[in-house]
Amino acid sequence: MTNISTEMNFRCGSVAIVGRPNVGKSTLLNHLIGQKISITSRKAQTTRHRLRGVLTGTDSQFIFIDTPGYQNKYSNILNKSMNKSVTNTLTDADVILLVIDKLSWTDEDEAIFKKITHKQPILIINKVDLIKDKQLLLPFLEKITSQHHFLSVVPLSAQKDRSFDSLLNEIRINLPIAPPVFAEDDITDAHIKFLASEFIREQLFRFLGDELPYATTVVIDKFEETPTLTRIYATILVNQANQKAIVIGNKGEKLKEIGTHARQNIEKIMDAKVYLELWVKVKSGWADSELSLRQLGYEV
Ligand SMILES: Nc1nc2c(ncn2[C@@H]2O[C@H](COP(=O)(O)OP(=O)(O)OP(=O)(O)O)[C@@H](O)[C@H]2O)c(=O)[nH]1
Ligand SMILES: [Mg+2]
Repeated sequence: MTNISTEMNFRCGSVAIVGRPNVGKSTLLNHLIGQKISITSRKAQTTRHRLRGVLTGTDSQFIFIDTPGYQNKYSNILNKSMNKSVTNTLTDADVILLVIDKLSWTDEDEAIFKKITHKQPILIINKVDLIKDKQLLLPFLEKITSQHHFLSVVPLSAQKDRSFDSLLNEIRINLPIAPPVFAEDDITDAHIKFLASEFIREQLFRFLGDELPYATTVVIDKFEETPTLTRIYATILVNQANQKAIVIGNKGEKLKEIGTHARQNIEKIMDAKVYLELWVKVKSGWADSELSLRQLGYEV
């Protein structure tokens, strides 16, 4: 039973995870909550929607919000919607984690830093496992903190670290005293249908070339849960007819591979057996029309 003094000191709030594309925001979210809910890939701009992941302890509940990578290079309507979801998340967050990649501070990092106007972020120097000369860390820290104000700076490896206690303690003291919002064992409020579509999209990022993933999105057409099997029927949308053939692959091989990997991840998170059927359709200009994006569930 929770004692009353613990309850009175319970802290709960939202923790935005922001940064430029590919710095490891989604990897960090998954490892903080101890379960893969957010898709990751070695390609930039994998995440397109904000996604909440919840971690509840005896004295606190952290509501992490993974966001798309903030960038200024591309500006179709989808990219604008992705940037918008970052700025929207910043407005409401109790704590902001600004994630950077190793010891580099780029113009894009600076641009995001400047967007954070109402509070100081915690700077996360991620991928420290890839820093060969660890002696470079201290001078980098000194330089960056002399030019910018952070609540604190935490170097870590989202992928390799087994404990994030010091980061969690640092976040906790900056959360408001408030009762939990989510039930103790909730890990997200995202619907499983959304996670399924994301797990399919993740495989498009992993199995298709460098450009093609950006021309695709996924729609769940039917989702049927029975006690023994969940049947999911999904459509992969592409921009042009020639892209459809590439996604399907020779004799359907590529699509089969994408489907198998996505199904395994969906089965893991649902802890249930899944039948997944994938179709590919051409819908040109889907990423550059506000109406289609809205219909496809994007924040515009
Ligand atoms: N070596 C190493 N690789 C990492 C670490 N964290 C993330 N990565 C890798 O970096 C790549 C990008 O990770 P993501 O988590 O998808 O990055 P992101 O910031 O969410 O990217 P976007 O959603 O595109 O903005 C993936 O290949 C990860 O495996 C880390 O601590 N160490
Ligand atoms: Mg991401």
